[in-house]
Amino acid sequence: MSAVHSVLALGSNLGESRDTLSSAVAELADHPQVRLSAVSPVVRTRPVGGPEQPDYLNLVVAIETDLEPHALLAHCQAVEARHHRERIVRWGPRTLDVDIITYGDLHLNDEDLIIPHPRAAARAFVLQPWAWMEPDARLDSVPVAELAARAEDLPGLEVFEGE
Ligand code: PH2
Ligand code: MG
Ligand code: MG
Repeated sequence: MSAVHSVLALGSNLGESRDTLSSAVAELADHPQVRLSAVSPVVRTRPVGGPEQPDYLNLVVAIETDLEPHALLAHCQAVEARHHRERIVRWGPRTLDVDIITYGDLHLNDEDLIIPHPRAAARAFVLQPWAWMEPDARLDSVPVAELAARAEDLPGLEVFEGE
């Protein structure tokens, strides 16, 4: 099987978020069946949903992988676990979230894994960095840049240059 192009989204709003994201990207790539092909700029974003919580840092990466979707999910969750991710409140603050956004053109609707990510098409914190990373990307045939421009959370997003 030839490798599949997949987009992953990372987010953090607890702890040393910038360092966490850098380590997580390296750890995601540190697998014999994963090759990192692109990394987006880091953005600072207002929390969407959930309780009152700090702003997030978000980025997306593109990989080429031979892992099957559930094996890729397990790899993403192992990287989350290394950063002491705890699942307490839905959409609550977290040290690290790693979500599979797309996996080739696959559409999957399993109990534990839905691909494309069911909310990605409406979230600027995924779409805008993705559009900057891959200007011609499409999600279910709609240009990602177009989806980003329409997303309600776009006004709260800024490029993070460090603080
Ligand atoms: N992740 C969520 C819920 N809300 N908001 C922002 N800005 N960034 C996120 O990564 C995020 C969120 C659930 O995973
Ligand atoms: Mg998420
Ligand atoms: Mg998640």
